[in-house]
Amino acid sequence: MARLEFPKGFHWGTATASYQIEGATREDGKGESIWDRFSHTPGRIKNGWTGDRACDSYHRYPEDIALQKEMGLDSYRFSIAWPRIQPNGRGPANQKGLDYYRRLSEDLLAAGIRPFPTLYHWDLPQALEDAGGWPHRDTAARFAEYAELVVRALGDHVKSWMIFNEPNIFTVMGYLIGIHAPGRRDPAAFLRATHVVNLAHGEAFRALRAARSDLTIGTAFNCTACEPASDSPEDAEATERWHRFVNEWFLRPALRGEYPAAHPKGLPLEALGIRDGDFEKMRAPVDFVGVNLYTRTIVQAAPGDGGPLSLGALPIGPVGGSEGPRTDFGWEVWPNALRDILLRITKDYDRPVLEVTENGCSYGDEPDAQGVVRDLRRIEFYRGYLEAVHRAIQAGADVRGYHAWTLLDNFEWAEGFAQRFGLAWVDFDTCARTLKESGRWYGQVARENALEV
Ligand code: IFM
Repeated sequence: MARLEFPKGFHWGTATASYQIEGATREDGKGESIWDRFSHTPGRIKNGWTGDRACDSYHRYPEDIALQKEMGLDSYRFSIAWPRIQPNGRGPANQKGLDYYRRLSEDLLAAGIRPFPTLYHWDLPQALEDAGGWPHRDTAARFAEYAELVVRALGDHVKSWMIFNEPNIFTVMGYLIGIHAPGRRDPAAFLRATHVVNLAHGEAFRALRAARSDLTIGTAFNCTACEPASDSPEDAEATERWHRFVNEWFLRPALRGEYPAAHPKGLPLEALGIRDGDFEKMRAPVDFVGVNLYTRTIVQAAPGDGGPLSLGALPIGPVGGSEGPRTDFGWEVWPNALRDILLRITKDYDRPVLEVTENGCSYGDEPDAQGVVRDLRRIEFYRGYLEAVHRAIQAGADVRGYHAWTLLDNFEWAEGFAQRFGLAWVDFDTCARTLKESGRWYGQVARENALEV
């Protein structure tokens, strides 16, 4: 047994998202989001589930804070639902929406926990989607206005912020593949959406800085460690292009004001809708890079000439490779992926401050006759990935915190309630929460700031 100590002041936390836990979708003046509309559209979500109630955290957030206290955590990543603040995505703030997040963040601070909100974790006001959504350039300006409203109201006591959660995922799933809200399958709209999101990121970043100079600002990027399917030079090149597309399409515009060279035939300027001055507008020299990572991706070269928009690269098979064990969601457990991506970003971007903003696993273990959830596979998952974080730190990565996805079993998007990622079990009939064995174990790691391997 070895004991791995983490740096002094390292943050230990959990991450959640508004639509996945809050419920109360029509309360206190909240407007409709694209996820309200999508989940109420027949055939979109497994079993016709919706987030109408989810974990009822809008009312039960004191229980959520109590769970975090019980575990001894000191950072809570949650997200702000844009339609609670601006029901139609524009105009003055809905005071009741702001009040909810003020209560939540003040109670967190009183419990010794850093409030660590994300401004956008996918619940776009439906009115803005009706006006064109993320492919529509005006949405960037709307988003910057919303971001400013929120930090002007809460930035007196909430000092650390994330702008977006997983821009690659919400543009790919929402506009290209269509299995997430708003459910569009339109490659042209998808490409434009990625550019508008990059513009929105830059504009929101500047709006936050201008509103308050003392904030720490980042974004949570979805990441994966890309590995070639074979030793061939073609697969190696394809793997690099896939890395640029998944890991850098939003990171590089923010930190360097340019797009990564992901397309073999060059940047599709016109398809992206790029105008003069846009590269400067995308720049957002964030204070930290948030890394969300679950597994690796095996990549091979795509056959044939896929046209000007093609990446010439294809990820193989299910999520991850085929050597490691799989979670109940089918994702490969591959801890080295987290070490690799933390070190790659460290090397390529001059050692930025990093936070692991999401990492976790879905296992369906249920309470036994004593009411105990003995989710030992989840403990082994976290042990492996936390060891990988520790190795990255030893090798030079400046990682300041780790957030387990997630505090509570919750609404897992198109899967509804079928995937349980929580450190706490939720009975979706009563919304009662029970800390799982993994939650107890994670709490001990956090309190000791050290991991036994
Ligand atoms: O539940 C999601 C979360 O909203 C974004 N990152 C991945 C998680 C698991 O799929």
